[in-house]
Amino acid sequence: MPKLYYTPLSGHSYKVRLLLSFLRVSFEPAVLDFSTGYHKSAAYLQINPLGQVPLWVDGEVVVRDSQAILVYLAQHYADPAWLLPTDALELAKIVQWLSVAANEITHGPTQVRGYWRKQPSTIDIDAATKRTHAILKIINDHLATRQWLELERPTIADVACFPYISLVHEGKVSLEDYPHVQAWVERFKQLDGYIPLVSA
Ligand SMILES: N[C@@H](CCC(=O)N[C@@H](CS)C(=O)NCC(=O)O)C(=O)O
Repeated sequence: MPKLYYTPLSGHSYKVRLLLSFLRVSFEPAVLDFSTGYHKSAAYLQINPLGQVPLWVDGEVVVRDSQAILVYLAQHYADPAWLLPTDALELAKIVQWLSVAANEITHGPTQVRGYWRKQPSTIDIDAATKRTHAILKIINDHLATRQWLELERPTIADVACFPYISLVHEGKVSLEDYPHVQAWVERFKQLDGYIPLVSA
């Protein structure tokens, strides 16, 4: 059975757990506790030299990085609803949001949440808050005329961007001024197979 290494509150890992739930793929949870330092041990660094979660291991297959794992799972399990398109332009449209998740969202919404979750912090909260509002405005404008980020259906673009945007209140940033983002978050939560970050 494939194994997902993750920590329960990791938003990057949450992307993968969401897609696995949408695809109804069974996996063995390998829940790490960062306080033990296992993620920086020689044994773990051998399978993920970056010492991070999430990590997907299925026999000889080892994939690190949440975006890469989403791509792998969408193609490997080939569920038409989440499948990556093969058309060049459609594929590029999805990948541009995977990049936003790895860059603008990670340097904004992920950082503001990280700042308030772990004190003291070296994160420049004012700069991270500014970056958060900048990307929220871009996504809000984009969603003003559409229900989903691309292709008029939920795809891994939405899955990649959802976690840290839906958790942005934990970084003391409100979605109040971003009604289209708010509506998208609520729409996403209605998807069949949706799971919250932490189960009740
Ligand atoms: N680009 C990676 C980032 C993963 C990442 O930063 N994971 C955090 C947990 S949310 C982590 O493992 N931090 C431990 C570390 O970097 O030492 C991805 O998208 O998966």
